[in-house]
Amino acid sequence: MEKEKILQQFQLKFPAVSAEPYGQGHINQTFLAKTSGKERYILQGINKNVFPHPEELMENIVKVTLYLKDMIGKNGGNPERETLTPVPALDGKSYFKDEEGNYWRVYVFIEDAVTLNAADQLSDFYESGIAFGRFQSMLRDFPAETLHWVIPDFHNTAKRFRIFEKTVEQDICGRVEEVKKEIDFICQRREEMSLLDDMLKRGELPLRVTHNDTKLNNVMLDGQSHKALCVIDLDTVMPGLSVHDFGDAIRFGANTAAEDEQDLDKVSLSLKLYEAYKKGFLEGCQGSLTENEIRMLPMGAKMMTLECGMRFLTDYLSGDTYFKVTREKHNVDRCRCQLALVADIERKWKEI
Ligand code: ADP
Ligand code: GN1
Ligand code: MG
Repeated sequence: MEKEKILQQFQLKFPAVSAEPYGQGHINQTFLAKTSGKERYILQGINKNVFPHPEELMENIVKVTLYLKDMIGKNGGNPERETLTPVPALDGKSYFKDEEGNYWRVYVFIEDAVTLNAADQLSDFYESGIAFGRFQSMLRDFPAETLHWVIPDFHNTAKRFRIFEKTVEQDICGRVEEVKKEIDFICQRREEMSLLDDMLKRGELPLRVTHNDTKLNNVMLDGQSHKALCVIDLDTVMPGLSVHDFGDAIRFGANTAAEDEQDLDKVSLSLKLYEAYKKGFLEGCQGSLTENEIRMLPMGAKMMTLECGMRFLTDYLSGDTYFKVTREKHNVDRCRCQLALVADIERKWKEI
């Protein structure tokens, strides 16, 4: 269905005149929609392969953004800019289902803001830490049991390892031989994979409402001041571990190279970026993290990097069906980059 037609199904202030592909996300189809007025919107096609229950996902997002708007207002902030604003469809629903069964949603476009794929300066990364920390602390009293588990076991690393093992065993695309080294690297670290989850089960880490996808390009900074503005990409907001939110941000943002860098000599953990993010995250959390959580932050970084490397490799072995790819062996490049980062985190373990 034409994007302009889809946009007609939403309560926009002015009719849409164009919709162009936008952003760097690996999962959804994102478009920037311009209208005949000054208002712009983000149109997104929800990836049904990744999110089998888009209605539930949208229910979560509506609940969480309403709650955040209330908190932001109470804290003297601007609820229009500091969290996402879903635009209802003509029938009042938070999504539109087209005749092919695809689900679409629209958000108000947040103007005068930037999303970065790499921190231009230390302070950008520090500010993104503030944004994700604040996000977590604002949701401290949110009733977690009212959220749907959009992707169960999303950051259950041990479970993801079992899926990985099975995928290697089945080798449906005949790709195992060329990535033996990477498979060995992952298998050598299997013991650690249940460590954080075991702490959760023993009550040593609290279950919180977390974002679960804390990449730098899932946060918006103010376009002028580059101060923390708004956390976006709320698809995976679910009960989870704070150390995972910390860790995933480090995986992406404290790497001195891009997530899919092919020259592994460029890959390393920047201790400066690590410290800057940690400072921002802890400040944003406003003292809400427990001693155990703070102690396990480095493990969160290592596990999220290892898990993500394993997920990229699983996807490669399954025929690249989950993450968007734009070149051959893209997922292998991404995997190798994550594993090189794990190795560097291990080298710098004492420092962090
Ligand atoms: P994905 O799930 O595919 O990663 P995102 O929700 O992160 O999709 O959106 C992709 C990109 O679109 C973001 O990185 C950001 O640059 C931009 N974006 C998303 N929502 C908004 C918004 N409300 N206002 C402005 N830009 C946005
Ligand atoms: C995906 O949607 P996006 O691009 O922000 C993925 C994350 C991965 C990330 C790797 C729902 O995030 O879990 O860490 O790619 N999101 C989902 O870049 O699987
Ligand atoms: Mg995103």
